[in-house]
This record gives sequence, structure tokens and C-alpha cells, in this order.
Amino acid sequence: MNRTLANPSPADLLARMMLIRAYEEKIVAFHAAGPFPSVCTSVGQEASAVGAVTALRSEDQILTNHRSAGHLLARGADPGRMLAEVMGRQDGYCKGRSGTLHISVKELGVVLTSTIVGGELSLAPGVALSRTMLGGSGIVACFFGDGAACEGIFHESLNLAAVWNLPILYIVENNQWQAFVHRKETMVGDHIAPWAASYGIASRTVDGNDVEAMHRAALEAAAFVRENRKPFLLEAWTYRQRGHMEPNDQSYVDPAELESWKGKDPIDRQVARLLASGALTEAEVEAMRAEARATIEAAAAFAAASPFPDVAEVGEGAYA
Ligand SMILES: Cc1ncc(C[n+]2csc(CCOP(=O)(O)OP(=O)(O)O)c2C)c(N)n1
Ligand SMILES: [Mg+2]
Repeated sequence: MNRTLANPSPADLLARMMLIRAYEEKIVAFHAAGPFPSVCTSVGQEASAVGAVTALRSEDQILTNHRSAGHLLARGADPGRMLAEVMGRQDGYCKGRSGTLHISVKELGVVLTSTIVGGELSLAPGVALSRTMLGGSGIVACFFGDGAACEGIFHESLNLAAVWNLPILYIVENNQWQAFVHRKETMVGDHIAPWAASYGIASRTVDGNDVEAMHRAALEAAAFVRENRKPFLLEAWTYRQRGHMEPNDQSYVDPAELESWKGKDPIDRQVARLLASGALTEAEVEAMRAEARATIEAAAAFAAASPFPDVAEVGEGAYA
């Protein structure tokens, strides 16, 4: 698979979302089969990840959060190396040192996955400042959640980005949940995009479960950041379809809310659109799903066969 995807077709966008869903479903299956490292899945948020990441260029950099599998896979990360990382194996992107929560992939421009909520917001201005000082047209995409937006660091980050004219595309995935707390309990109003106006930062909310709308909005937002060397905040309105982390627990979730959002599933919507337009047949859709699952099965086999890191190397790759 290409590392970056220029001008993805509607079917390309669907294929990437299916790959992410298959990856997350494999994580769920691993949990069903026995003990497995805890993972925050992004089921239901595939359109946001694919729409935004495919709007970036290879020279752009990404900072992301604990729900990062979609961002990484949309960027072209190898699912085998990702699963190996989750499983603590030598062939993982960080040689099994990071697990799912700190994964970084230098060759894909993925600077950081932060499990510290808002950590990506704190580092984005520094990364963007270095980009500016080094020159070039690259921008920094910073993915974070609605919970991170409720932290003080959100305001510090936006303020610095505005004062220093930093090329940051802030992408807040408003998935309605902040671990075990609904955002209605922590936020005034439903949306985060309007908050950017306090810093003179342009912003927009987009239907984050419509991959084509998300992609168009991200292309426009990235172009704005690239040309003006100024920040922009894009809010993806979406939903976390599973619990905060695996193994799954959704006992605190309103079943009616969950069902209503499952009815707006981003993959189902794109499938329906492409079937209705005649771009794909049912058989082609099923073949795409099967291909995504086969890719992930092969990735899982690769990860399971990868050895654990050698104890003698435990000090390598550390700064201290
Ligand atoms: C600074 C900090 N506080 C609390 C936590 C525990 N925690 C992990 S994820 C999370 C919720 C984050 O919500 P949001 O930013 O909306 O991201 P989402 O999980 O919805 O993708 C919390 C509170 C943490 N990891 N870091
Ligand atoms: Mg959230």
C-alpha cells in the first residue's frame, strides 16, 4: 500500500476505512481469545482518520493520541509492525518498547503518539516552530480528542500557534466521550470549533462520519495552513462506537445513543453511497472487505511470529 495517497478515489477512501476496521476488529478478537494488551480502538472514527490523513502530504508531520491506529494505518503504516508493537515484539515500529500508546514512525512523519491526554497539543507548537525555522512547505497535523480540548494545554497550544503563526492543522475528533465521561458533563455547548475564535484561529466543524466531506474539509484546511503559515482548527463530529479501551465495557453508555450513532457508521455510509451511485457492486464491496481482513490476518501472523526483544538490548534507544 502507498505511504501517502494523492487524490484518493471514493473507493480508495472506503478501502482504507475497511483496513482500519479489520485491524480494530482483530484487536477485539484477540481480547475475546484471552489476555491481550489493553488498546483504545477507533471503531466508528475511521472516516475522520482517513479523510484527514489522506489530505496530508508526505512532508507533513503528525502528532496523535492514544486512539491512533486509524491515523497510522491511513498514513500507510504496516499493520503487521503495528500489531507487533502492541504485542511488545522486536518487529514493532518501536521494537516493542512503546506498545500501542506511544508508537511513533519516523519514516511516515508520525512524530508521536501521546498517551498523556493533551501531550500532542503541548508538543505541536515546538514541532511546528522547528518546521518554520528549517523552511519548507510541510505542516503539522495534531490529532486530539474532545477531552484534551477541555484541558488548559489546549488553550496554551492555540495561543502560541496564533502568536507565532505556526503551520498547525489542529484536528479535534469530537467523539462524544472522554474515557468514561460524556462530553455533555464537561463542555459548555456541543462544539469545540468556536473556541478557536478566541485566538483569532479559523475553524470549522465537519461531519466526521462522512469520509468524503471530511477529506474535502481537511484538504481545504491543510491548504489554508500551508499557504498562510497559520493554524486552523478542524472539528470532526464523530462517535466512539466501543468502550474507552479493550476489553470492552459500555455499561455506562446510553444504548439509544449508541444505536443511533451505529446507524451513522462511516463505513456503512460510504458503502451505501458507492452502491447507490453504481461505483461499486455488492460483490466488489464484499471482496474489498475480504481483502482487508486477509491483510490483517497476515499482519497478525507476522506479529505473533515476531520474537520478543532481546533482554540484552533493554537499554538501547533510551536517552538516559
Ligand atoms: C493528562 C491525562 N489525564 C488523564 C488521563 C486518562 N485518560 C486517558 S484517555 C482519557 C480521555 C480522553 O478523552 P478524549 O481526549 O476525548 O479522547 P478519546 O479517548 O475520546 O479519543 C483520559 C481521561 C491521561 N491519560 N492523561
Ligand atoms: Mg473523546
